[in-house]
Amino acid sequence: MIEAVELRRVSLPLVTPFRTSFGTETTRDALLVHVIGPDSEGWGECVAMSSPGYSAEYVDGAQDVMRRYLVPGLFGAAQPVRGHPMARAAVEGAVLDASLRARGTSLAAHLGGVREAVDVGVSVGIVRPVEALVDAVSAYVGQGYRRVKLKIEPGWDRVPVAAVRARFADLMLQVDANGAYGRDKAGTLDALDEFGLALIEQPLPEDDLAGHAELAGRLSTPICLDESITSARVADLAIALGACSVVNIKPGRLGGLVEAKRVHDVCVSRGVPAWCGGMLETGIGRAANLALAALPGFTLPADLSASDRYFHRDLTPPFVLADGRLAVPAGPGIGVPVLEDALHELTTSVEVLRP
Ligand code: SMG
Ligand code: MG
Repeated sequence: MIEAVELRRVSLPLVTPFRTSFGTETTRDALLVHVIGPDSEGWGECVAMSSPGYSAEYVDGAQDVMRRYLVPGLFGAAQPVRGHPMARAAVEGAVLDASLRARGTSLAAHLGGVREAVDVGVSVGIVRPVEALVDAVSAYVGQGYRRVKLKIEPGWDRVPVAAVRARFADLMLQVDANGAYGRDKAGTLDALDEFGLALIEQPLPEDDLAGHAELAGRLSTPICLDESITSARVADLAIALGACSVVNIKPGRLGGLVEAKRVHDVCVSRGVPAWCGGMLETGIGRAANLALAALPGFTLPADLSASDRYFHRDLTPPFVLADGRLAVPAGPGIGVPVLEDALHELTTSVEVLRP
């Protein structure tokens, strides 16, 4: 039984602005779902951004669909909801956390995790000039991250990749375009083949599976899909079409941990490597992602970095890098406490919904 659901907005300043092909983030304005029951509570984090740049969802819209449809659904007035995967994922995550905390089971154990720590990388935004980018990468490499991902866009691809590769010959390096290349611009991606990249992530728009298949046939660098992979069915289709040979798995993009695990299972059965993506989560979302990334099919380093890569102050005890890995929380549910002081200081609004 659920007594109340809190929709809590928090605002965490980023330690450094994060620029992608679709915009610049300077603070992480996140929406938390807090499910409160008689003898347990649970937390979920909605990964929608402030504006609909990464995908169609945005945080105010996510809160609206939760308030009108998803939370009333928990209270017994269920209606079908199409789309809104990030909103659904946060609600599903909070309910699951509450029930696992009540049973004393960790999320990692519940999902079938097999490792206690996860190899992690760092995603580096567009930083100009190129010398400043190389310095930023150098600092992260010094901290021990196991691979580096560079954000690219048309006009910012060959030169930054060449500069980072020239400085770090053996670094596991990959790039992410967030769908910024039209088919007319995709020719410039051929120039990246000489840099030994681990993968090129989402070069073309989300719905262009055929274009990705064509590109994958032409390049020797593996193509990885992020935004395009909206369900396990689409993952299976994309792999069958040859549109990707690596998959980025994000629970928020997929509507929750259940579908994320299904995508993982598709990847394992098709022999395709997968890795856990990130959406600049607070410690709450990071904890859940680490539990997911403990599954055996997550064979490549995750976009899950230490708390200090994002925030001066996190909502949970900070996740700390140890030998290029983050520990998978082992406590009940997402396995980490939410720090009351930090939560109160960083909260900007609370909406309480009751049955
Ligand atoms: O959480 O470290 C992180 C960010 C990882 O680059 C990252 N995420 O397309 O994969 C992606 C982006 C989406 C968020 S950009 C604001
Ligand atoms: Mg991506």
